[in-house]
Amino acid sequence: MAIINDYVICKAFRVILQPGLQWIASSAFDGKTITRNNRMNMKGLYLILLSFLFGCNLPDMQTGKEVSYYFDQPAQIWEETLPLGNDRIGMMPDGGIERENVVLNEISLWSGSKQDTDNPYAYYSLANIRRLLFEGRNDEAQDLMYKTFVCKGTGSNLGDGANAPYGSYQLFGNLVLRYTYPNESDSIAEYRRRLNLSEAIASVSFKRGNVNYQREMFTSFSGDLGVIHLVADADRALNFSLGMNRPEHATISLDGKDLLMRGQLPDGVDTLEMKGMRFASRVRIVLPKGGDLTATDSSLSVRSASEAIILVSLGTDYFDKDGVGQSLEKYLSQAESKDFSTLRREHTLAYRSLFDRVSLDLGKGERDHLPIHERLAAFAQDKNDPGLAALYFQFGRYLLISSTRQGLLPPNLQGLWCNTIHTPWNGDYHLNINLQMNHWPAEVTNLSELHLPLIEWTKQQVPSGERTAKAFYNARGWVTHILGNVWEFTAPGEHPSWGATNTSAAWLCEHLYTHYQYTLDKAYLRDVYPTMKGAAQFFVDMLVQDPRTKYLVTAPTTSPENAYKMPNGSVVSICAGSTMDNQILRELFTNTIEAAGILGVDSVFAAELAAKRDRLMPTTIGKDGRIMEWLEPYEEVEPTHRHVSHLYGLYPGNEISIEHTPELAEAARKSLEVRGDQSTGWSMAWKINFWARLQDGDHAYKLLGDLLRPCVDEHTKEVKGGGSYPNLFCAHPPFQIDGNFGGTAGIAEMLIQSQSGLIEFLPALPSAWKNGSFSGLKVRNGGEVSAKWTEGLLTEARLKAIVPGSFLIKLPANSANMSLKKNQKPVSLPVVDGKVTVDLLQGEEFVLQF
Ligand code: FUC
Repeated sequence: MAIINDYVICKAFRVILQPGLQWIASSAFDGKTITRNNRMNMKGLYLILLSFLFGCNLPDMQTGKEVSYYFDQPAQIWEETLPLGNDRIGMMPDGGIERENVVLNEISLWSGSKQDTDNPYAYYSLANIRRLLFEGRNDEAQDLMYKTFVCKGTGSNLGDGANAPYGSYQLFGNLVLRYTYPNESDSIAEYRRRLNLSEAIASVSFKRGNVNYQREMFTSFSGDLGVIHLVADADRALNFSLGMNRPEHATISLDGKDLLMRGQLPDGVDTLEMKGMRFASRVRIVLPKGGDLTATDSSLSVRSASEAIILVSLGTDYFDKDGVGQSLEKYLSQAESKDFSTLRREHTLAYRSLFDRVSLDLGKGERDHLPIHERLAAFAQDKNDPGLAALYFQFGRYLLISSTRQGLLPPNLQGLWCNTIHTPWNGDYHLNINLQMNHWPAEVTNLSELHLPLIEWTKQQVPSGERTAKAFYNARGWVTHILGNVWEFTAPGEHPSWGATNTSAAWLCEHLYTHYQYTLDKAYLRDVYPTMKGAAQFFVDMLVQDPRTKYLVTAPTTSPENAYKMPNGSVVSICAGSTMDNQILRELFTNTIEAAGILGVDSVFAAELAAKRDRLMPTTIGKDGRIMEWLEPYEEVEPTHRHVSHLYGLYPGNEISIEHTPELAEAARKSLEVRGDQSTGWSMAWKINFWARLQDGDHAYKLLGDLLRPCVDEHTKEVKGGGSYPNLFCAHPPFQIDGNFGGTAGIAEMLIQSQSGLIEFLPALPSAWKNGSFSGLKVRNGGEVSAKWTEGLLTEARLKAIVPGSFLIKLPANSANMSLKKNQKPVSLPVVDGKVTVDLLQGEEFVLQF
């Protein structure tokens, strides 16, 4: 009810204020008609009104709905807590009534340190490994490789790198709040624990006796610190103590009124002293309406208050040596000078500048009001809840906005959130799908700038990748394998069955070029071109002719992380060439050639790439009608393996399509059918995208249902199989965020596609999403698109040019009586082959109605 009231009030204000606001904005920022001083005042007025409009607890601008989910009880496991993040700082409160635990994270908190991991002897065995592969003695090649062609040192320490040089992304610590109540025997009523995605705020509210308690928490996008606001609606009814802890390597102390936690992690080399990354946190409590604040050496206590603001500042010295010193104090004092509503408003305003760019309405269901765990359970039985997919989609955008920011790091295997020292797989940057999948929604869901931390991270790997290229392959350019961390690890992993993948840099370069395709920003392309060129150059040197087939192949390599049976019965992973490698390399070479052409450079190199590209084995259909995963018709050991690497060319690549390569598309469909649907979380997310590209909306939706399958037993809390945790985190299991991002991208892929230069609205609409609309999605070549549909048929499509250019649009089947408008004026355009082309200047809009 409160939401509706807020909404109605704010909507009314909008209607009244918006026209005035527009006038003020044009005067303030255009400023031809007024003096400089007046313009400054106008600017101030504009910003105040704007922040008021955004600041009033307002739901989604386009749909009028608050995007949120809730629980009706405190969390019992971490995967029921609510993830908050401002890209750098993460908090996950469990909403406990007597004791509340808030897990703290910081995106750069890694143990380990920079090392030389290039094995100087590896290269000497390369020729022998290749010879054995070309003689068909793959098992022997693999044995030799296991002994010689691995990184120096312990690599990822088999996924337990916390105390090894490789390091691990780790829990920052816990903030523990212990609440006491005027009358402990009073019962609890009306408990709600909500994550509001529209505002990036977690809240808890309940009634104990006659007192209403309200908690709000956020990780501020404007102030770069954590904010917790506690309110009781009766005098002196708010009493609590606050402490901090961490399982190891931290000390707690008091500094004036602030509680401090300081520590240093192992660098993985010195086992006795901690010589790695430093970290620190400073917590301050403000009591705006009075109360008693006292402190011990390790805790702060508040008695007889009715309102408290807890400010949580934390940092590491990874980016900034001062990150553990003065900066912490600076964030606190800046925040302390503002009241809570200002802190909240500024935070929401900053967050919404990203979140509000896209709306998605897939229709109302009867389950919108259910607690999220009940909603997931109901969905597992009956898929008639279209709003759940829209929520999941926006949750993915929320997670991306919350876990990465320009100038910081890309989201790791768990985004920003972990609750242990030994994070699964070190919470690192796995590069044979996972880190890339984290960024699949970035462009299409209008969060293009959130692609940049990955792109910067990729560029940072180049010097180390060049050393690795030289040491292992005696090649120019740069290479990286499956493992990535914050210490520029680029060598092969310690176990070649998974560690030998060497097309990761090439795959990362697909992201570099995709960002260009969406933005057409030439200055950006000039900046990333050397990184693409270096990745391509590596393969110019590393590709070798297979004497049997005469094709150029990557060798040694794998098809991640699958194995096959040799005729002699041996189970082997290592091979010469794999379909995925070929698809990625064709794409890398094509993109690099295209980029060189756009920039007018390197024509000789481009010709060399084109010649090499022609000598790669094309994607081939095997006797069984499926796409061959390896270059030879090996029998796979695990036909339902989670990696579907040989369909890279279907998604995220673009060499297999229904329109241009129908036979390959059919073979891809067969491959998917044999692979099966059920798998780990991210694998199912990938398959949503595959089926969307095959334009089978119902199968994509079926996979979305599998991805949303509740994986935690309600009573025992035991976790079984891939799916979703109660808080919508994706379950590999364990929690891996790639599935969330892959699922979000998959939903977008069902609604809009532009990979072949053709814009197609609703290419894979499932029958479950009969009526709906979206706005603000992005297409390649710099367009922003919106659509509406009724009974499964597109009724309106809009395209706005963010970059001027020519856009090719595929018309739907029901286009016989369409009307076209450009900048609100009717136009008529020729229809060729069921498509129209429209030329738009920047900001111009084209509308198609059916
Ligand atoms: C890839 C996958 C695993 C896991 C790991 C983090 O190597 O094969 O399933 O997701 O990354």
